[in-house]
Amino acid sequence: MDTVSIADGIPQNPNEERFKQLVEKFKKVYNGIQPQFLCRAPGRVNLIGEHIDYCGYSVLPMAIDQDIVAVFAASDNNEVEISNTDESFQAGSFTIGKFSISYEKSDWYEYFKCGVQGIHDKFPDFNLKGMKVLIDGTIPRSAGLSSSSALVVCAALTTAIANGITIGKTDLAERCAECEKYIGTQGGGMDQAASCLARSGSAMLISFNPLKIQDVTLPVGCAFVVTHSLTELNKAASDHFNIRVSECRLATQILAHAKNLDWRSIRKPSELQIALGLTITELEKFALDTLHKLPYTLNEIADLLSVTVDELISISLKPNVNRGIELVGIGIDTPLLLKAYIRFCVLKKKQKFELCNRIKHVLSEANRVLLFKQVCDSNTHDRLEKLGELMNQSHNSCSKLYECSSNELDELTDICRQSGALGSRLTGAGWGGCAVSLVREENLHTFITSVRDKFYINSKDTKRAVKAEQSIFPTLPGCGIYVARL
Ligand code: NG1
Ligand code: MG
Repeated sequence: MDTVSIADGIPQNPNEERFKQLVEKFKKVYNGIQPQFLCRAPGRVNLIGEHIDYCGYSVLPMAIDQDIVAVFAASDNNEVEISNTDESFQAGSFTIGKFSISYEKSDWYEYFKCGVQGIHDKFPDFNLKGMKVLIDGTIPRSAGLSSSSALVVCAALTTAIANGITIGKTDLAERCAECEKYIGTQGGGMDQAASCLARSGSAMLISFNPLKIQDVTLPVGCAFVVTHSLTELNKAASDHFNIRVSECRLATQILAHAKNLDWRSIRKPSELQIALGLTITELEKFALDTLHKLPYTLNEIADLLSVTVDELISISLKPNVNRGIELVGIGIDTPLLLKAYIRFCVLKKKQKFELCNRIKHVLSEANRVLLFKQVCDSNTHDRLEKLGELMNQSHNSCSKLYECSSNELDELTDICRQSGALGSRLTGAGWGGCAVSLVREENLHTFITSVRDKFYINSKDTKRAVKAEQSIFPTLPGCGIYVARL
C-alpha cells in the first residue's frame, strides 16, 4: 500500500512507553494542550551503493530502528512552534509562508522547515495551518545514518497530516528528496526513499526515475553492525559533497560531448548510459579510455565543451536552487542561496576536478550494488563471504577513488575486518560518521568486544573510550514511516 495509513492510538511496540512519555511531555511544554497525532520517520544504514543515487544508479540500504518522532497538534494561526526533548536544542518558531531556510545557521530545525516548505510547494493552493510540535530523535547526528532526511520526512509528513492532506509514500519520498535540497546540498533520493518506503525485515534495492523499491532478503546467519568513527562532517556547511556531485556531472558531459550528444541536457551518468545504449561496464571502459587521469581545470573543461568558463558554471555547476530563487519572499532565503551560489562559483574557478577516478568509482559501485542483490537472491554456500568482499571493495573505492573516507574511518574498517567482519565499509556520505560491517551471527559477540577494545577503549585518543558503549550497535532492517492518531 502506497498511501500513508493512520493507526488509531499508539501502536503496541517496543516504543510504546517512549510514545506515552512524549504525549505527557507535549502537554507540559504546550500548557495542557492535547496532541492529535504522532509521526515517525526512521534513519537508514546504506549497505552498499555510496554516492551513486545522485548519478541515477540503484542503491541498497535498510531502515534502522533509530528515528525521529513528532507529536503535534494543528493550530488556528500559521505559526509553527517547535521544541525538542533534548534540551540542548532550543525551542523556536516560524511563520508558514514567511520563513527562510539557512544552510549557514544550521539551526536544528532548519531541516524541519525544508519539509514544511516541501508540502507548501506541492500544494500551493492550500492555506497551510501552523502547528505545535514536539520532536524526539534517536539517530546520531552527522553520522551518515540520515538524521537530516528523517527530520525532513517527519516534517513533511507532520505538515501533511496536520492539514488533512493525503499523500502517497512514493510521492512523499520524491518530494522530500527535492525539498531537502533547500538546505544547499544536492543529494540523491536514497535517504528519503528508505525512510518512507522501508518494510520491516527486508533491506531494499532503490531505483530512481521512476522511484521503485524491491525487497532484498538478507541471508540467514548474517548480522550488520554499525560503529561510529567519532568524527563528524556537517555536509550542509562544507563543499565536499557538492563538489563530488559536480565532478560526476562534468565527467558525464565531457563523455556525452565526445559522442556528439547534446551534452547540456545530460546531467547524470545513468542518463548517458541510456542515451548510448551501453552496459555499465561498457560505459566504464569508454570513460576510462576517454578521460585522462590528471585532474581537470574548469578552463580545460570549458575548452573541451566549446563554452566560456562562466557559461559552463551556469550550465553545469549551478547548485540546484532554482526553485528557491523563484520563490522570492515566499519561503526560501534568496540572498543566502545566491551567496552560496556565488561562493560555490568562485571556489569552482580555482578548483581541480578529479573526473576519471570519480566516474570509475560511480560505475564500479553501481555494478557492485547489482551483484550484492544477486548474491542475496542466490543460494550459494559462500554468500556471506561474497557480500563481505563487495563491501570491502566498496570501501576501498570510496577511500581511494572517491576520496570520501577519513583516517578514522579507514582505521575503524581495518579494525572491524581484523575483528572478524567479512566486510566493512563507510556508510552515508563519509568524511567521518559511521561504518557498517557484515559479521557472522555466531561471531557477533566476539566482534563487538574486539572492536570496542581496539578502536575505543585502548585507543591513543582517550576521548574514544567514554563513548564506546553508544558507538557500536547491531541493526536489523526496520520499518518505514508511520502515523498514529492519539
Ligand atoms: P548522508 O550524508 O549520509 O545523509 C548523503 C545523501 C544521499 C547519498 C549519500 C552518499 C542527502 C540527503 N543524502 O547522505 O542521497 O548521496 O550521501 O551515498 O543529501
Ligand atoms: Mg543527511
